Amino acid sequence: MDAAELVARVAAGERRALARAITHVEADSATGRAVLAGLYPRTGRAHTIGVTGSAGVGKSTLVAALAREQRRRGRSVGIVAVDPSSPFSHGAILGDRIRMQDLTADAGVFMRSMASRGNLGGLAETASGVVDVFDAAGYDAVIVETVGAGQDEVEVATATESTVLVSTPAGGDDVQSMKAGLMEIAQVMVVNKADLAGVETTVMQLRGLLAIAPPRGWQPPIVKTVARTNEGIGELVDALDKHRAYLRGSTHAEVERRELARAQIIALARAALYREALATAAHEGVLAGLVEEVATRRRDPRAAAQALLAAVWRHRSGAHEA
Ligand SMILES: Nc1nc2c(ncn2[C@@H]2O[C@H](COP(=O)(O)OP(=O)(O)OP(=O)(O)O)[C@@H](O)[C@H]2O)c(=O)[nH]1
Ligand SMILES: [Mg+2]
Repeated sequence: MDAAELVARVAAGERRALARAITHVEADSATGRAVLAGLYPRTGRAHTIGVTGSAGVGKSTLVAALAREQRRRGRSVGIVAVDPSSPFSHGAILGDRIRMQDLTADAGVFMRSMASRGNLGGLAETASGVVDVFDAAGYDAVIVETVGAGQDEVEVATATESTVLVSTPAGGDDVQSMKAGLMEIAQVMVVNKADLAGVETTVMQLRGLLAIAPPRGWQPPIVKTVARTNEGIGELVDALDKHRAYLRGSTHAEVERRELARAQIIALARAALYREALATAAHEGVLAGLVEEVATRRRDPRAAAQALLAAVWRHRSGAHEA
């Protein structure tokens, strides 16, 4: 199936074409890129939602509950789970599958897991591509789960318009150690596992952090949930719907939409640059030479980084001429 046919079939909502298109996007193949370019004009209708937070805070349980609530409201749902491949969540995907069994049997739900392992620099690129495919395929809501651990995950958040940052009363210092970058990109704060002791303390800590954050047009609400029993999930979807209405409605939101677009472009450019630099380094053995020079102090690391970039540009112009 060529790119044009895939585009037409995805747009028509064919599940098999959707799966195939996503595989191409993940592989970053020429077909994948052509499909994304062809589908992009059809995007912008879905409500794209990111769910992020530390390992084990209940993101997958929350995503499943969120998806069920969206279904109750008559909306179709695409789910992208980025496998954190952390030692904590070994086998998490299997657990997620079992937890989401009822959802995978539902024709209004399409779930896809993505491995982050070995996906050097490409996580943000792949996630935003997969979100676009779901959007163009006509899914009303697209939910992306990622572990908010590193820069990669912060950048994945630029793929979605509403980001939910999940924390819990368990672990105590969870909120304190939260990455500042994540606070800034979150539009809805969830305190999950609200059945555990210490919820109010966590809520107060979050309030404190939000109070010292720079003011913005949208004030992130704090929602308490017990994902395991669906408590607070209706309120969470209400809060997300409100944020979506805000983004689509107000004039101030025009500015925020541009900020998101800007962050997305920069994240994608950074990822592409990173990927190309590594590919070039591996392909031409450039890195090995530079490593040797820096390790033996014959060249300083900044000059080595510049040399690596120069090799990337050479490689690129060579590729264009070819
Ligand atoms: N007490 C309590 N436990 C919960 C709640 N939500 C989820 N859990 C439990 O927390 C554990 C982790 O849940 P997951 O949904 O896998 O968490 P996650 O954040 O997706 O984990 P990773 O993907 O591995 O980072 C599981 O044992 C869940 O049953 C809740 O509201 N209350
Ligand atoms: Mg999970």
